Amino acid sequence: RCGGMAQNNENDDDGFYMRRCVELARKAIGRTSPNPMVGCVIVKDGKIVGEGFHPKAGQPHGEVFALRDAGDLAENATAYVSLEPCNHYGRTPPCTEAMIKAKVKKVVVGMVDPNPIVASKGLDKLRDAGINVTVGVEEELCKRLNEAYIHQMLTGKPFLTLRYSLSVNGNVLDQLGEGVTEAGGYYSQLLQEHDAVILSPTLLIDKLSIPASQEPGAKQPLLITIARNPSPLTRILALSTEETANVIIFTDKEMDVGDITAQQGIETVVLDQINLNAILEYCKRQGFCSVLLDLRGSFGDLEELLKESIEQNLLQKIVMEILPIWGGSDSDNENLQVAIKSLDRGLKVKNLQPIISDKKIVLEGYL
Ligand code: AOF
Ligand code: ZN
Repeated sequence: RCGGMAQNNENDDDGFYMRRCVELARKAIGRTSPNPMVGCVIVKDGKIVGEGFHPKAGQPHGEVFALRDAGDLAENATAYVSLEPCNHYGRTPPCTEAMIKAKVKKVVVGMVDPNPIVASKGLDKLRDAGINVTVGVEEELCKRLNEAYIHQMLTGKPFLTLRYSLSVNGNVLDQLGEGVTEAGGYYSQLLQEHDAVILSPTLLIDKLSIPASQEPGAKQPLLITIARNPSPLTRILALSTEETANVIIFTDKEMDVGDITAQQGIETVVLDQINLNAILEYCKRQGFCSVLLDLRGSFGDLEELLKESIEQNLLQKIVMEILPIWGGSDSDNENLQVAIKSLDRGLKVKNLQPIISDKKIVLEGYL
């Protein structure tokens, strides 16, 4: 960045520092639920003197790390935060107090915190203390960063994303395409972002690639599947979590699974009725903000979940991947294909965004 710009264009600078906040916040991607991802930078005389982000629920907030990093330099500095600083005692003390104590002069905020116990009270508190407050810098970016958290706060339900892939000749595919485990690859990034992924039991049993990122220390997604009879259940229980990450199996019958479950990070949950609402309700109680429904493998329950998601308006986002493959015409995915095609609700997909590479075209859109 050109340092000479600092005095000339304050708004550009605000945008620059806020984008840095978002970049910092994303370091904790997929790890903060039920909390949001938050990044903070402290700027003094046109220089960043402190940076921080919220690593995990229960740990200090982004502002606290940034203020610690800045030390005495925070006095009379400007703090940039991607989310309104909190003003309540939760698992951690209020960030507004930390800001006031550190004597920052100005606070620039990306977006108001939709959490009803915060909801502009943090901004009021800062203003009452004589701090200059600006809100709404790079607001769209900040909202997108925490779309799942915001949805969960406003509706009480996890943010649900549907993912599937198509061949160029329009068939539903099981494949994920090339380079899926590459660090930063699209699919592994999706897995990093989500608190849980719902998929067919076959994918688990055949270890049909639930590839986490190859990035060192990458988060393993929590996998959710459904088993209505003992056969898939026992086969899943026989897997070791070294191979599969943590698994939750929903089942509607009490089945004796012995001690094996606790040891292996594979948990069985008995539901009165297995349906999407019940699964999302469970996810919410676990503090999950985001759930990915991954359509791969012909599996009756998956088709049911898909139907429910559309018919009961439980879906927020669609991710469609087009792979450079002419094929997929075998009967493997016929039921899934029929289910996708027959669900005609005349829905509009908004804010369509293409991501194009030579390995695939991804379309993201919102309902
Ligand atoms: C911030 N900075 O980095 C985060 C905030 O239980 P606690 O103390 O962690 O509080 C959780 C709530 O605080 C969460 O629901 C959200 O409203 C806010 N999160 N606020 O100023 C942060 N993570
Ligand atoms: Zn806070």
